[in-house]
Amino acid sequence: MTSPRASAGLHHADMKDSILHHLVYTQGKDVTTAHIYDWRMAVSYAVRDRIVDRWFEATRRTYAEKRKRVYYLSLEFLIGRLLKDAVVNMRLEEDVEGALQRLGLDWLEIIEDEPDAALGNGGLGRLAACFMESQATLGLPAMGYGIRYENGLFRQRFEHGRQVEEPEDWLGQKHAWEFVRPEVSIDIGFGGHVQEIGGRAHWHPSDMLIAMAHDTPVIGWKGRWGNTLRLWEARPMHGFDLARFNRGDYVAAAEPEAQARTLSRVLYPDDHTEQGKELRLKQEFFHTAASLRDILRRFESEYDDLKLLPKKAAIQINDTHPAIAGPELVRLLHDERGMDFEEAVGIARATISYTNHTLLPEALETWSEARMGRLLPRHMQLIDRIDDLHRRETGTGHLNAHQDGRVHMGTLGFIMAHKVNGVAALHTELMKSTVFKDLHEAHPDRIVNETNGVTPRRWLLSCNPRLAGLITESIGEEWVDHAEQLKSLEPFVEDAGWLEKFAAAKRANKVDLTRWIAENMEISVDPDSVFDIQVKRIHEYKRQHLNMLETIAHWLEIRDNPNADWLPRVKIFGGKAFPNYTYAKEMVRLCNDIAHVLNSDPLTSRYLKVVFPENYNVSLAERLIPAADLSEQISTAGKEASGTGNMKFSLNGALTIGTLDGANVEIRDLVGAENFFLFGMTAPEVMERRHEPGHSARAIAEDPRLARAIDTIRQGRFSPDEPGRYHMITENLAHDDYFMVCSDFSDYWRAQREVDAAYVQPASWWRMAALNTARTGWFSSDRTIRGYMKDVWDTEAASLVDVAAE
Ligand code: 26Q
Repeated sequence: MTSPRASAGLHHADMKDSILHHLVYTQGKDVTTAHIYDWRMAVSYAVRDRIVDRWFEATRRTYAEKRKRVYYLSLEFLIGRLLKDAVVNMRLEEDVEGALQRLGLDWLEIIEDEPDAALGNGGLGRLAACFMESQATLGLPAMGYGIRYENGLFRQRFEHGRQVEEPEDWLGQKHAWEFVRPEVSIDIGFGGHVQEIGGRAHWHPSDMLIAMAHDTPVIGWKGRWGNTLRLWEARPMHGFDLARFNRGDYVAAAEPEAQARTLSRVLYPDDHTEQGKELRLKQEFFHTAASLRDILRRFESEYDDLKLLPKKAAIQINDTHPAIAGPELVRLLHDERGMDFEEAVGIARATISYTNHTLLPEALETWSEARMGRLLPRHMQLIDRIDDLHRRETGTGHLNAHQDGRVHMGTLGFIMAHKVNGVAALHTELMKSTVFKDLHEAHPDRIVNETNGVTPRRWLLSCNPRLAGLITESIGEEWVDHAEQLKSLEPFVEDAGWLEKFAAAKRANKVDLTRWIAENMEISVDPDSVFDIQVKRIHEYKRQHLNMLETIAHWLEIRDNPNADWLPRVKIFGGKAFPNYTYAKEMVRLCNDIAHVLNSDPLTSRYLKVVFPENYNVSLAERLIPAADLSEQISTAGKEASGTGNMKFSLNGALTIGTLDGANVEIRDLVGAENFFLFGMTAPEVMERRHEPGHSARAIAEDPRLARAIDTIRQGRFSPDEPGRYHMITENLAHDDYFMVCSDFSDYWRAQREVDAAYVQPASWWRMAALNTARTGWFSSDRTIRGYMKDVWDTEAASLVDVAAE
């Protein structure tokens, strides 16, 4: 441990000495035996030392100023790597790079050694991570609560084109950024029965386990504020059973421990398909109960009037996954602290708010009454009382959370929140008119919109230093935490010399990616081709297969006329399929099969390549997005709640080809219709077309390119050893096509050819690209957080720590 005296002047100390100190005294290695891992840990500790004082200061201020705190409850935090983020936000790049140079080490190699913390599936988890960073940048007292999954999202490999899942062992090495807090250990109960004594309910759980806290500091831009991400680890109440062990019953002796630990073992690799698994419900309650107890403990250490809770705490639940928070908070206030039931509901509601991230019916969480009653008997009773009260309040009987033998978590989230928000304008309107229509009519002020955002620190400054450098050189550095200022780039787009610099930055990023593809995939691509990228979870509604069909059609067209002057393209795909989602897995395999055939076609491969790297994750996104020319955002209109990748691409100067879905609508409004390749049906058109029988057959009959592309798959051109391999996909497209791939194909093709025409006019292409960067500063998650602060949380930021005065 560093003494307080030594740490006061720590950030002035020489970085090299700090690194060497930690290498020897924390890692227990000397320079001759150190591996890259040891060096990375030493660098991380040296950087972490410089964060800790700022972090403490932020906490001290929050207490001293009696600030309201925001609690972000999320089953997922997709934070990725942390070292570079910390170094960038602490502005330590020069110090660290200089020190490493003197030590003969390569900074890039050290960055790359860190495993991604993949404690999330996709958009929702990454949003939580961006929000944590923005809250710290804004100086908003906030805390994230999640689960410390031992295995995050699975690692994806391809075996003969098929997705194979492997456990991701991110904690296999010590995690440099967390502080274990054994003193913050909370008992969590499950099962058992409820006893009524003197009109008061007592829950006697049959199983208990412990939630133990692990804290990770989250430091904002320039290190002026730091918040905490607190992750819960499940531990057994009673450790190892020594008596049993001594009797020779070795397996049984370890059993309770194994049972308890299972709870925080894995992240459900689920993305939009409800599972209904008992362990998942246990995880949800474990997470929520531990977080609420921690929140109340902190509140009660500062205040003695529970009525003040909504004034001093705002609890945001990230989708319905922590929606049991409503009844649990009522239980803590009413059963455990004796508050009147209706008052407890009122306080809980005024404290909690709920974000909805999807309208897909199959993704809306429900739990069977039997399962919930068994696992959470008291909560089941409280849900019925909450329903009763709500019925009396609204005078209607059909808006119940508990219906048809199931508990509907969306309804529960809604009726136990004072605000419910959607994540993009269109999505919020669809919430009002479809899934939450009746609830919205009963509570017309409850639904609000908070369009998603992404942090410009990670998603521009850090991942795209060339472009960020040009921006700072042009308009100064303030854009980093006032991203609207990117607008000041607009005049520069009329300057041909400046546009050339913009294009050069993008091209250099493409060259980097070209090298990475060559080294990692043994595919050679031409950096002067259009880099056309679709990266996101693999799902029918996201329509990677629409992109594949267009790729096939384009390939066939090139083959028909291989001597024409085709504009070269590289189609890059990335994403994981849910392991039990057969259709999505077939899409993965088809994409790999297409890549195999096209990349080895001597007639066409100069003009068209398909690249599908394994294991798409945050770090790969940071590599791909800066190199993109074209961003594929092609979901069926009405299905993608918002998207956040779409924002990252535009911000990094890619043009979007997209439908009027999610935040694409707002992106197009901001960048201008002339700087966006729009295609496809609108959400109302999709709803109407669904009622027309045979819509897909008709679309196929009307577009020979589409017909030919589907036939080519059907004939086994991409699976010659098994021609029927993609039967499931081709039959679905021809006869059902719920997601309107066929109906949108022709217009998508047209838009793609517009892309071709635009790309061969470099001056105007780069002008459009630069306008995308200049006009998408609004998508900073700083703006989103400010929106929540005003509309949902009713909070203000604290005064930032004055770094210069330290
Ligand atoms: C549900 C039940 C059981 C197990 C897992 C789940 C589960 C887990 C994760 C259900 C859904 C998710 C993830 C949803 C998600 O990422 N939604 C995305 O959220 C983004 C941020 O708001 C949006 O931009 C995307 O449009 C939306 O798809």
